[in-house]
Amino acid sequence: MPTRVSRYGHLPTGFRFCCRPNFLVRSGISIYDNTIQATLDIPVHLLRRKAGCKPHRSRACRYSPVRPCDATRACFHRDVANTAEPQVIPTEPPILNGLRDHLARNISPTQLARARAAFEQIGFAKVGFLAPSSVKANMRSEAETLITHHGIRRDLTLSATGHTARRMRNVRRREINKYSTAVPAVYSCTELRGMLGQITGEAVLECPYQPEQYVITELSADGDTHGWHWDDYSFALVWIIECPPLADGGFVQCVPHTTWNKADPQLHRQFIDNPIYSHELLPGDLYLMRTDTGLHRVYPIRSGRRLIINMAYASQTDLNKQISHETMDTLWAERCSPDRATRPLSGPGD
Ligand SMILES: O=C(O)CCC(=O)C(=O)O
Repeated sequence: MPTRVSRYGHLPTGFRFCCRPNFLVRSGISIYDNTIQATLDIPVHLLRRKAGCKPHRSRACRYSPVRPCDATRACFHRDVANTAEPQVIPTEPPILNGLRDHLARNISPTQLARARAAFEQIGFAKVGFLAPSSVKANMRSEAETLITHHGIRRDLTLSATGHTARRMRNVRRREINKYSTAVPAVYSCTELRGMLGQITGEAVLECPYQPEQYVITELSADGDTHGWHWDDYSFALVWIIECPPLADGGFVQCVPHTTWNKADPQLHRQFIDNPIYSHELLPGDLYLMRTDTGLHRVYPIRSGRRLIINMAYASQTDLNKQISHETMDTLWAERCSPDRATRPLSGPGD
């Protein structure tokens, strides 16, 4: 994304100064915002030192660029104007280095083979080995901040999944993308998707329908649950941030190799005709699940708290299918508008 200085004495189009991390940034967006693609190789503190001005500390906020003083601005123009094509350095959130390094060095063929066998057999594999503890800690801290500031309470049932309940708080993809660095970066990490592809045995692709790409979900009240459902896309990678002890619920149940008929989901028929697998989960676990052909739910909690990040991925087949998104659109609506009001929990259908 090369850039040119248009007129001496003016900032180049689309650029302004930012206190943190002291680089000139494009479009006035901090490089901590994942929408930014590159920074110019001009640390602002050097320009300020050259210009003999004090650092601007008044609004040292990552989202609030400050205006430079005239001396700094002039200094900047002198330096940049003399460079026909300023060098553009791609920037990436630091979390990616840790993840990539781990994926390159620490994954054993045995771990992958075990996960692949489980995934093939029951559409579910624990894959906590794919991320180091530093990455998990970073994801946890962003998820906690996001759920605190942007969580929306949902309390509804969805007819397309047999009127099963959604009782939870969520942060949608839109807010995650706006306020998080780690989650969008990890979601799009090519090396991670490559590793997931070795487990699924097929390409794992970014979900083409953006609102479904990632979501944060918190269960915190007695009876909170993500009731039985299938997903529109093939795969989910779920990061368990917090989970109550088994006795209090919050474990995942799956009925693999089933088909979602949105007009008539027949959940009871699925339960009678197929085995239900239940999986205990602990904080720090990650699991990979086949979600388009795996009916699944989170068992209602009766106390404690469960916090997860769910990343949805598509298969090549998904990209060639006509997928309607009304279930997710209802669930992630601006305001929670149920297609049926919730009723008391009543057994395996919830
Ligand atoms: O919370 C979980 O473990 C599963 C989440 C899930 O099924 C979903 O978000 O579709």
